[in-house]
Amino acid sequence: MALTVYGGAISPFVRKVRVMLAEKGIEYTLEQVSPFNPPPEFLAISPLKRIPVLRDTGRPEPNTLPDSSIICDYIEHKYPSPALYPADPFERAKALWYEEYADSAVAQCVGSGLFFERIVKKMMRGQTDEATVQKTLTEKLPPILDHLEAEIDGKQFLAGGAFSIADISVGTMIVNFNHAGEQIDAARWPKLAAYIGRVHARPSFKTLIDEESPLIKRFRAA
Ligand SMILES: N[C@@H](CCC(=O)N[C@@H](CS)C(=O)NCC(=O)O)C(=O)O
Repeated sequence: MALTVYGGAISPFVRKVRVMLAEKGIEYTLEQVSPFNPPPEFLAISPLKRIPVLRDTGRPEPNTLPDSSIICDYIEHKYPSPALYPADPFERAKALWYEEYADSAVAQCVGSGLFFERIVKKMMRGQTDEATVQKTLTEKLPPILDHLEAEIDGKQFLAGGAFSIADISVGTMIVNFNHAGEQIDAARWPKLAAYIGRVHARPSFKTLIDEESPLIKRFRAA
């Protein structure tokens, strides 16, 4: 297998790359690496000490790329079909904006404010900071969900009229929101809840969600 993804399955950024590969039907190996305790050789291929990193052994060394956005862009160009970036220049740019919004604002809120507190800290035998969780749920998250509700509006997908990197990027962050024990309130955000249901029902997402859930449930119950 030419491609190896380095990282932990529960990382939203690692999942983003895995969903992309699954949508394109590309086989790869997942090599588990924790960003909190990485082996020394990992630091050589991930200068920011972050997961994921992709290795393409079909190329001469050095053959690694860090960062989910860079990796997804590489995969799209190397395996163009099915296209996961809109062809129209404006819609493509919109899709990249949604990717950026998910990777920054949504990740900061759902990742650091919720998933890290409720799940990762338990994995590291730490204590959840309930004040941080409550502030995230009541103050920080609602404006983000309001924004996404308005953006999805009556559309099936966020950009370009087809499933794209925009939906992968937002969808993967919401998997971590769900893993942390939360659901999007369909009474308050009906369009977003239905959209996320559609995205997470795709085999690319569903396979990974089903694979990750038993481990997550163990820590949520702990
Ligand atoms: N911009 C990066 C973000 C990746 C990222 O933050 N990964 C987290 C895990 S979810 C990580 O490795 N954190 C360890 C650290 O920042 O030291 C990407 O898109 O790949």
